Amino acid sequence: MQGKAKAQPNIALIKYWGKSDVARNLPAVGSISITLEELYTTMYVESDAALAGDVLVVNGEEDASMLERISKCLDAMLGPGRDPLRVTSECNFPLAAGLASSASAFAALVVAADEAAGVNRSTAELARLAGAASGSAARSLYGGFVELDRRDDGIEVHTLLPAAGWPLRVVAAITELGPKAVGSTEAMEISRRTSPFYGRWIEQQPDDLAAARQAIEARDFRALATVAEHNCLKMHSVMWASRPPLSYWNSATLECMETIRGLQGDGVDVFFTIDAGPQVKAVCTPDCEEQVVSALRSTAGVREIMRSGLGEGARVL
Ligand code: 2P0
Repeated sequence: MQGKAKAQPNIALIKYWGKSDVARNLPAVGSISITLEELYTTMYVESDAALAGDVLVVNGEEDASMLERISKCLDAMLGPGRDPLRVTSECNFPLAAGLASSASAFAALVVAADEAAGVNRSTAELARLAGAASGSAARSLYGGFVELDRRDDGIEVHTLLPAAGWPLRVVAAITELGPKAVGSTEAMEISRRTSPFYGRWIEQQPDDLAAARQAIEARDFRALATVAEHNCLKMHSVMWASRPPLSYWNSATLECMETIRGLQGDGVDVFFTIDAGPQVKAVCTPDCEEQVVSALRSTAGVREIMRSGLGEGARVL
């Protein structure tokens, strides 16, 4: 039994932050994201009855850090009586640094495991399975501009606009390498329990989703920029006001935001978004990409630049 799949990370423009049901990992809000193209994770799943338990190998080295979540996801897909599996993952970008590596990992995992088991589940069903493991992973099953809707009984994910429909570019400024201080799962719960702004965040999300949906449909860059930056800063305000405070930024994160504000002042079509990490993702139109790359590259504290177009959803290799 074996299967191999590839998935790309996605960047949320309207963010998922907070859970309505921790046990089922159901998000408290809907979200809208873009699936990337050049950054990817491949997952190879192979059963091996001789193993004592599941084994995870990441970029050539055995790694137990995500093994428990991976085994739980495989149990849900293949049943608890299954043979142990060797899961081999390759990723071409830094792990656990706010570049959504768990999204591409779990999206690729569910597709690879489904292929290995020969079940042939629908994309909707695979998205639900990936989402139960990592909320943002559900979105990487789909390409282009993707919306995740929350329903009382689960989630529903669909493409709003395929990648070719509005070929924006993403320039990620890497300001720090290494894993984040507090994982998203724990941080979301701290926010829900303690942030005085959490209730307002949940309440206002439908308006931000509607504004983003409309901007994407009209390919209105400025309108998308306005709502995406607002939604990002609102999420970080929720985090900052939590107890203990959740602060993922460093001084270079702020420098990058200043750089982007400067570009916007010069009429460049670019906006920023920041997730649970210190990296800044600049979304821009293709004609502005070189200007954005060069400005971020010369910003104090930027260690590395990664760029990507928009790509397709997870698939069998
Ligand atoms: C997002 N993030 O929409 C938001 C914005 C981070 C900030 O989804 O707990 O790893 O595994 O469901 O999917 C990161 O959280 O969280 C995330 P879990 P996940 O992209």
